[in-house]
Amino acid sequence: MLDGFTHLSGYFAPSEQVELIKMVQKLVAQAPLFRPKMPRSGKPFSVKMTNCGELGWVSDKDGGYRYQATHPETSRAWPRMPERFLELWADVADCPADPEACLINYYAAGTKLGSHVDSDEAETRAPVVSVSLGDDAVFHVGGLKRSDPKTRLVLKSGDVAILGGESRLAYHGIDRVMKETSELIGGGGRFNLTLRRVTPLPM
Ligand code: MD3
Ligand code: FE
Repeated sequence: MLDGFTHLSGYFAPSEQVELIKMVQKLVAQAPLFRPKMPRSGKPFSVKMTNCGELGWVSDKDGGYRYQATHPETSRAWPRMPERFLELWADVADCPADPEACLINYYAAGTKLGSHVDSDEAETRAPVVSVSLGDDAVFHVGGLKRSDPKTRLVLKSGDVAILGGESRLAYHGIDRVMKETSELIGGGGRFNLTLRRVTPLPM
């Protein structure tokens, strides 16, 4: 496994997961889930997304992958990041500045996210902190090259993963989401939150 990858199994207790999913549903009511499109081809992602925080990740045919301050469909500013997300970051990120973006991914059962590197952030010294909620997901993380060997693990509701150091620029993805493995989300599926620094750290 690459240096800088930490998996905190069961970081959030079941009662805290309920609070978090309520926060996520409230955020989604303010900033509806949208389906990003691949640059150039315009092919839709199977994962739906939204964001909170000062900046949010979006992608469409003409503009490609980018961070922006507004929702691509409503043009409204993203909702504020809940205090609990900032507390998590302060607890685990070992970073001198707050996160600027929280990407919220929603996976219906059977959805996957192909292997990719997160490199749209100007600041990669800061880690990415991920929170899994809802159904179990099979996650893979490899190395700096697409062809490097991959490690697979199951991310469960309440788990936190920290992608720092060398692992920050590793290939990773979600192979599948396992149906009916959690009762947290009405209607099933999985939410993943990723807290990120986007602009250069003041250091
Ligand atoms: C490893 N999300 O949003 S979270 C993404 O479960 C993303 O929704 C997946 O990949 C999800 O970009 C995986 C764990 C994760 C997040 C960022 C990483 C793993 C990472 C960055 C570098 C290496
Ligand atoms: Fe990613």
